[in-house]
Amino acid sequence: MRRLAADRAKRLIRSFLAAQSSLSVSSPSSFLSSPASAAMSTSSTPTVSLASINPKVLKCEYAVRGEIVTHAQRLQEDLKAKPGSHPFDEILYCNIGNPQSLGQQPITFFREVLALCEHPSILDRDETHGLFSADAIARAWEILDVIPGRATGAYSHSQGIKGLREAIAAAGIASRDGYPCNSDDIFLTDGASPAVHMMMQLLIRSEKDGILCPIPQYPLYSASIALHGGSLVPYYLDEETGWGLEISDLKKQLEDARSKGITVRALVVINPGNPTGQVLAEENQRQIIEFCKEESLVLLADEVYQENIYAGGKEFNSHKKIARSMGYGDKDISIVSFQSVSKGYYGECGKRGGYMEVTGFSADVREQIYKVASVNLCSNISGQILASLVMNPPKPGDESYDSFTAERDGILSSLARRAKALEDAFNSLEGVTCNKAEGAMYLFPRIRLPTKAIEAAKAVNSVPDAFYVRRLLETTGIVIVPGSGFGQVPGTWHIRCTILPQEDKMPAIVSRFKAFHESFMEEFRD
Ligand code: DCS
Repeated sequence: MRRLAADRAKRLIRSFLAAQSSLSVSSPSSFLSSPASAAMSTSSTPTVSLASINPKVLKCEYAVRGEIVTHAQRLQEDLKAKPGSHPFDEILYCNIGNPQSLGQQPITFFREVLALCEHPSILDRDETHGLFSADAIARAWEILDVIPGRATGAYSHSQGIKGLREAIAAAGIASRDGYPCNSDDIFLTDGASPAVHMMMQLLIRSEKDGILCPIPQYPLYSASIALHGGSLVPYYLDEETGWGLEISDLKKQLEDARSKGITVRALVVINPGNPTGQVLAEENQRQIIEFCKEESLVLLADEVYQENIYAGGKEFNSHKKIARSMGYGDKDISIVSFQSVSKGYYGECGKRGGYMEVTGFSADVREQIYKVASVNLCSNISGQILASLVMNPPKPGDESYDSFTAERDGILSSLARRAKALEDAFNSLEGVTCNKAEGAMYLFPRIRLPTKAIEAAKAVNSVPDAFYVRRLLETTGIVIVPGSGFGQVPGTWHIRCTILPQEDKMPAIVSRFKAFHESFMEEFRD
């Protein structure tokens, strides 16, 4: 009886496939071994195995949420089920730039506007004027007025709501840079990550296409290049000069890749740097732009940490601004600038807002970028609103201005103090040297591990810096990321630690770290 039903189902599927043959990319037999038929089959062979999935997925690695974090989550479960089961009572996540998860408070003005936009019916109520600032109410009206039908629950234009893009272009980018910005160049995205993927998808045709990436780099780039089947062409940042970018190394790596038959399509620059924290000097940016122009490379400028600058005398300059100041227009150079609501002083990672500003691409290529964006329909509307707010915050004279600047400056100056406290702590450890975090949210100290520790790591099949990081977690509950997840000069070992724990937690973290490091060095001293 059951057999007859299964036969009938197979016949039905076959006739369905015949009718859909123009849509089907899998053969009928592979369709019949899909999960639908697996339910009918008695065989226990899994339909999908590691050997049969896309090898590009297997190749892709993402250290900031990798093995060490999974281990930390297990320890956290242990602590919950059995308090006192580890030598610490909480897990401290210093592995990821996720400020609000460590207690950073959102900026009031941004959240007021978001709340009002999400629930516009309260805008007309009298009580609202007592609860929300006048400029937040006015801004919510302005935003709702540019959303067709004021429908924040509707799909928007695939590039994002036009009026929000106009605000980002004029009040945000043009006033930041002093050069015009066209709202049609802005693509609003769910954070910067999807924008990076979109550009990789556009540029990478095969493994013969290469993308020049800094080493160390933020692993979104290596992961995205792997997923899209391209080749990462490394250029090394120089630790000795505070993670400086040497144009001579760029040239050397480019020529080397070309000699191997790789067509290098783009250059990634992360400024301020992740994980390295350096802020590029203007002169260096000019050299980069000249290099991209001469070599016909797209400049992928990751500028998500543009508000995170702590070193006196350093300032953020967008690459587009520098290019325009050199007299290069849209026809001369292709630049994509990525920005995100996850970073800066706002740290709204979970809201998933961001954009890319795409300049110097022909109209027909732009249409293709639009097509790719449209496959996702649109980015989420709260993220779009937030992106417009971070690029156009309260201005002098607005009711919220003073409280807004106090919140913003409070967060940024605290981040600067935390960066310095951690930098000093790392530099006081035996065998550790740590460059200044001029910007961004991380420190990337170098650790000279004793040979015995390197051998102990090998004995358990671990990379030495990952071995150190795991020991640190198991002893102190502090989660950081091994430098090997970002790339480093072979034979050197690093760790990446965020500067994000709140200031009242810093002394305890520093002393736990110091005690761990001393005993680790003692245990493995050569
Ligand atoms: N670019 C850089 C340089 C980043 O550091 C990040 C996130 C992103 C892009 C993407 O972020 P969004 O998609 O949220 O906009 N930084 C990761 C990190 O190193 N820690 O946390 C996440």
